[in-house]
Amino acid sequence: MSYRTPSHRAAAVNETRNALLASRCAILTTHLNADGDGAGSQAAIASWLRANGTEAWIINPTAFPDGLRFLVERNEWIVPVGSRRARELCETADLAVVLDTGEVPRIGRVHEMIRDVSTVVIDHHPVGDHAIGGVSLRDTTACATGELVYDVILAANGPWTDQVAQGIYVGILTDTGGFRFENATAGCHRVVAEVIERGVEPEAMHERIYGSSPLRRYQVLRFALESLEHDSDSGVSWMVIPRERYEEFGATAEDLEGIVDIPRSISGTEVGLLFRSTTGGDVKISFRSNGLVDVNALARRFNGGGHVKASGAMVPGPMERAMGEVLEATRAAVAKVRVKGAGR
Ligand SMILES: [Mn+2]
Repeated sequence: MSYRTPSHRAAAVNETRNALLASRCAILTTHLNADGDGAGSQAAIASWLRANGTEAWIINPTAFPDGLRFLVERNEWIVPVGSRRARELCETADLAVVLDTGEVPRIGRVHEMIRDVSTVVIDHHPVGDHAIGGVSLRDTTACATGELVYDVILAANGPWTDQVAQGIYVGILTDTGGFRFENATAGCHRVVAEVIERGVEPEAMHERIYGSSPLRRYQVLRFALESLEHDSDSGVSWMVIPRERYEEFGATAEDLEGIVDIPRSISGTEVGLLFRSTTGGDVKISFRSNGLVDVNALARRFNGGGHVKASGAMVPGPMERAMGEVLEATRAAVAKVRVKGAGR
């Protein structure tokens, strides 16, 4: 069996393809602190649009991750959000493509810049309260935004550049936790097989994504591990990283990717949390669930969101207060589903 775009999304795929192909100059953006899926989808769409003769520019609300720059065919296509060039491009663009989120607050200051531009959203997150309008290809059954990007480029019959194939591969690789999560379905693996046939070298991609960590990641991790707590009664585990610690080593949000999987992976854990204080004094929380608790709903109570098993939120400091509130809500959320489960 080869991959076929699921029929329930075919109409949205075609509409999205048409909107993209009609553009002469497009701005591509994604959520704050772009991950492999956001950045990979941007890299793929940029390469494909450029191969079709459309100008495509990447303008993100936060800096494009250094470790993912290799995905973008030309470095000049990435334009810093605060630059005059970014403002000028947003004025001349005829299309804004929002990838891997569909929520206004998640694209930060870029929202203001693309306000008057027609918009296409390509995303696999649940729709929240601040949905971005325009043409929309949203499907929570897609394993990654990269899968939806594959659908669009398939519907256009390519062209398949190396960067198209690699961007899609890295999006799926990272959003499935290296093909481990529930979303790593047969369909997802079919897309992956097809991008490998179109030139992706899996070992090289894994090396770039998982085998090239800067030392500072582990220097911060050493301190984070000392804060590791596991509450066996409530099934909640967590770690804390104070701002001073990662600033000391020059670590960025990008360097801390995936660290929350450590508390989540402790036996007896339903929800793993990572608390990190930020420069502004707020506390960033990453939530990871082993499936029982909907951490998207949990994070939304703190004005955040994401997926059922992986989400994030930002709450006001100080750390002690933020931890107290979030841990209490998390324990209650676990207790609630456990009671429900016991009653079955
Ligand atoms: Mn994603």
